[in-house]
Amino acid sequence: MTFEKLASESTGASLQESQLGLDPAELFARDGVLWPVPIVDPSDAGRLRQQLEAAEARLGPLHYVNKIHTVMAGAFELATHPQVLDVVERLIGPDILLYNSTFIIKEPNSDAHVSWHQDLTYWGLADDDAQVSMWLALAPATAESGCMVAIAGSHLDGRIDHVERPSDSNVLLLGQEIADVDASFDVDAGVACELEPGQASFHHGWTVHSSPPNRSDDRRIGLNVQFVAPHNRQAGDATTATLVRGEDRFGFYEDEPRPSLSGEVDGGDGIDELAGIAEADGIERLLAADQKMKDSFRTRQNE
Ligand SMILES: O=C(O)CCC(=O)C(=O)O
Repeated sequence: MTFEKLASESTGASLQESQLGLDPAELFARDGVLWPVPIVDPSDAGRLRQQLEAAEARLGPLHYVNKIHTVMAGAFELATHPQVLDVVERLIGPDILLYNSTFIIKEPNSDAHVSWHQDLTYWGLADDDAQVSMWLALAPATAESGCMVAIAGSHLDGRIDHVERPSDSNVLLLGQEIADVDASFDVDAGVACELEPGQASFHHGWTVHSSPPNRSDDRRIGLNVQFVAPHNRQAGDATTATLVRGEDRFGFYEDEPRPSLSGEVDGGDGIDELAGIAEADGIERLLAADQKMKDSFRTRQNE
């Protein structure tokens, strides 16, 4: 199925406009956010949720652990699903590196929230436009459950000053937030990017966004994935990424391992597949990569 077909089947506010003749890539260039893009059936999203929850039962919380795609086959498969890469290709070109992935989880009726911010503030990337984030719902992401809220068009103005106000309930590592929200943009213009399981949103790194607490009785779970084009060098130490489409003619990113698990480690239904990483060096590798990413966040800032 082509991206055009996906767009024409969508029912979202932003993509509805594409039915009026606007190209999704043009919409993204204009709005800096695109949703809902159907990627997989709700049952496939539910299957990754089951894998995640089986892994959590065994390993403990996996919320916001960086580079999860390097050890979890289901996360890698979804992050590199052809539907995903077709969209990403339209937005950043044919050569695509998978840079990071995390599960972002808000427990039912909890205070966890995301402050108003711009992702690129801490990434230290050379080319602001050669990157994109995807947020794929594994559970309903609604206004009630605390879906992402975005300010359409805000990416066009570039960087806004941030401050760090760490708080236990803020999902963001440093509690980074736009310093003067009222003076910087119109909060009331925020659009709730509601998603059903299996649907995704895509946003530009300068798009201002946040998300409120989950007031529903279900967990709100998303697989959050970042893609960069190979020419988009990152400041600081050499970092890792996986080439998932096209070619890398630059070599700025070291290649990283792909998960090798087949989904059969629990002897049948494949639900427990992440558990296999405990038997290899997977957990250690994952925790080291996660720590490196968290450290780099503290030192990288876009000017
Ligand atoms: O998961 C959320 O609510 C926010 C996600 C976010 O900030 C991001 O994808 O950049």
